[in-house]
Amino acid sequence: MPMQYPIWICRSNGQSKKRYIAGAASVATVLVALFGFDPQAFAQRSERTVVEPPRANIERGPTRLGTRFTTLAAPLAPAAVAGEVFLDLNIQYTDAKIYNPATDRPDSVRLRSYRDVRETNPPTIPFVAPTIEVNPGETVRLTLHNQLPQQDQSCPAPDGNVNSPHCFNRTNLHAHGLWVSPAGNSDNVLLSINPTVSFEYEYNISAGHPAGTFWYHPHLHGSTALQVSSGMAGVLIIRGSRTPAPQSNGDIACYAMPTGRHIASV
Ligand SMILES: [Cu+2]
Repeated sequence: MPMQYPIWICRSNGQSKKRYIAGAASVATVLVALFGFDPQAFAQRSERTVVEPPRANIERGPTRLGTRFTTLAAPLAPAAVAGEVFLDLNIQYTDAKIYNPATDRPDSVRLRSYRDVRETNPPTIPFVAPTIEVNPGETVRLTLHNQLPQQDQSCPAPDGNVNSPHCFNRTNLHAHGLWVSPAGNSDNVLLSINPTVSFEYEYNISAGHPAGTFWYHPHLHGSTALQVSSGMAGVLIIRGSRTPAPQSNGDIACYAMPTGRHIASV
């Protein structure tokens, strides 16, 4: 007797009914016929499903008040102040596989990647950078550790032109869309973080910074395109909590409340 497979038929009133059909072939036939769903094709596609990038592990420093009370006799290091957040990203080679639709099989690749120093498990798909989530009013201290090799055949630019692809192991960091200083150790795209160098960026997110989904990526002429196309780009979310008022905009998250209670229409 062929094996019985349970299926649930959904009705428009939200209830479902359990039925049985026989045989694996029948399951596939019914699914394809009813829903255009091909389990085999689905299995192949699911192997290549893009998963959400990992969340960056962020440490939030103690407040200055807390530090003062708890470490009076100790040196005040690290100099954590209220609203400081810390994260560290290595820039390194990542060896993994990427599906090649031309050959229908995975290719082995070695790409340059941002990798969270505090990651406990390697991400399922290690190429796309971790998602960073911070709040208005916080000072983000993001340290890049360039661990790419100093030996670099792509250096210098063959024609001396800064915009020609060259020096692929050099990098820097740009927080795209943030309302922060473009100078010094903030969002300064003129810096070059060379192999073996670690550098701490400081982004002062103002208390009134709009909420939004931004992104970060390298911005050094000559190596930006190659690094970004390798996956060196990540989402940078500023969470907001400003409610809209007659004289000022609010943050989008406050327009549609999770409870379904809308305080304004968008
Ligand atoms: Cu950009």
